[in-house]
Amino acid sequence: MTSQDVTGKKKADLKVVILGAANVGKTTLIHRYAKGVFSEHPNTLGASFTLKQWKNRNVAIWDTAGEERFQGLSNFYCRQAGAAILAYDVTERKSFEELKTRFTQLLAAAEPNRLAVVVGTKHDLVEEKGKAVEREEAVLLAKQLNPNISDYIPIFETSSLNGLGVTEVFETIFEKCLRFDAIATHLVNSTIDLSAQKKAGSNNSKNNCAC
Ligand SMILES: Nc1nc2c(ncn2[C@@H]2O[C@H](COP(=O)(O)OP(=O)(O)OP(=O)(O)O)[C@@H](O)[C@H]2O)c(=O)[nH]1
Ligand SMILES: [Mg+2]
Repeated sequence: MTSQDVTGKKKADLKVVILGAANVGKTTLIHRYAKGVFSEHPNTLGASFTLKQWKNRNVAIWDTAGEERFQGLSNFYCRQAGAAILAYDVTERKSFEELKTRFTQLLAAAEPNRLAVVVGTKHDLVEEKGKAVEREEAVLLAKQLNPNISDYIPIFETSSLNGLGVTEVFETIFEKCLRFDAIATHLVNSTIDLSAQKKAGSNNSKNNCAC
């Protein structure tokens, strides 16, 4: 699925990393997009990646652990990221506060021109539990994190249960980061050594791939 350079390193054209507190639904979101189904997953330990091909381009989607003890690793997995998904649970205020206090700072390790997409998960639970974070607050955060973007606001509300907004999150990232004129700024220094990053973290699955 990935191509290789002369040194045998696997190449990805874009690295996307997902960040956010434990249990906001990061792994479920990636799985819903990659497999089209809603299913249960154990809490992520360290990180794992899913490889996705989009219009002949290779994308590595890195899932990270939300638990605080893995924060250092998450920082490591942000390196060379051309895009980051910052996920919070729309029904859990604390998860949005944690996004601002713990996770936005990790973006410093990503590419200078990285896209930061703010994603409010579990929208299907709003009717039952109520909404704890207004869309306008997420819009404000997305604007703060992407001061150079003026033509759209990278924010989505999603449900991995019913599929709301899931495809849009990923397709928007790919469209914005991999479109022809964005290649120069978002292309990940031409080579991401997936094997080296794989060695650095642990994972629930035996091949470090979430798929
Ligand atoms: N109702 C509903 N539940 C969801 C949704 N997304 C995730 N969940 C549930 O939320 C729980 C946590 O989901 P995970 O995807 O494991 O959360 P995570 O952010 O990866 O957590 P860590 O790996 O610990 O950082 C699971 O029980 C999921 O089934 C959603 O869109 N709707
Ligand atoms: Mg997880």
